[in-house]
Amino acid sequence: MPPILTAFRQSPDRGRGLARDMQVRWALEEVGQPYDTRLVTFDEMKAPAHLALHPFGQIPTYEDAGLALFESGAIVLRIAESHAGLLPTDPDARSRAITWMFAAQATLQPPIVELEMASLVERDAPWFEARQPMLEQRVRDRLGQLSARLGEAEWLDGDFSAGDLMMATVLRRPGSARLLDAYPNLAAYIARAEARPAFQRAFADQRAVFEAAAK
Ligand code: GTB
Repeated sequence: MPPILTAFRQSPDRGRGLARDMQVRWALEEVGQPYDTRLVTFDEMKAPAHLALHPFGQIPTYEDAGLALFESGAIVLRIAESHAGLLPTDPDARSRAITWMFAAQATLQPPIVELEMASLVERDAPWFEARQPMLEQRVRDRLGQLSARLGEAEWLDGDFSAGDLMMATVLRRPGSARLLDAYPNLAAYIARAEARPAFQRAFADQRAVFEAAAK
């Protein structure tokens, strides 16, 4: 039986590939692992059957044989560890690639999400305008540091890895995407990642879900 991934039945991102099933789809495509998708509504995500898989009632979840996982980073790591193609075989290089996965989620993503959330939920708050420069500067600081490290390299550490997959995923978020003009090497890095055939297939598959729901 192929692994089963859960995704939104009607994604609020309107098919832009921003929900976190996208990185799992992309990883599965990179390693050539077929999978099935179980689409869930918001109500189904909060019902006992889904909560047994995901304690926080979210997507994505991933079921493979007897194993059930949640957290997109952990799922991508599992896929990368159990298939060739997303992690180097050399142990030190492998640890460095995994470090970039953590850096994407633990260091880059928080300020980017905070900036996005402020625009979504605090726009009418009296402090909204005053906080924006500080929130934007936090994102710029991280983008500048990442840009300096990447330099003119194609990927973060040698060949494309799960670290690049997770980093490009975070950089595609609207909170960073609109600040990327100042970092042409990061914009080119994302474009290279998005041009990968595996990304294109994953994007088309999640887009098809949105289009089917919109009919
Ligand atoms: N840390 C977890 C992981 O990486 O797997 C976070 C999972 C998560 O945030 N899941 C979201 C979810 O299930 C969907 S991806 N939310 C429903 C809920 O909590 O009730 C986050 C997301 C949602 C919407 C957009 N969008 O509209 O653009 C983008 C990203």
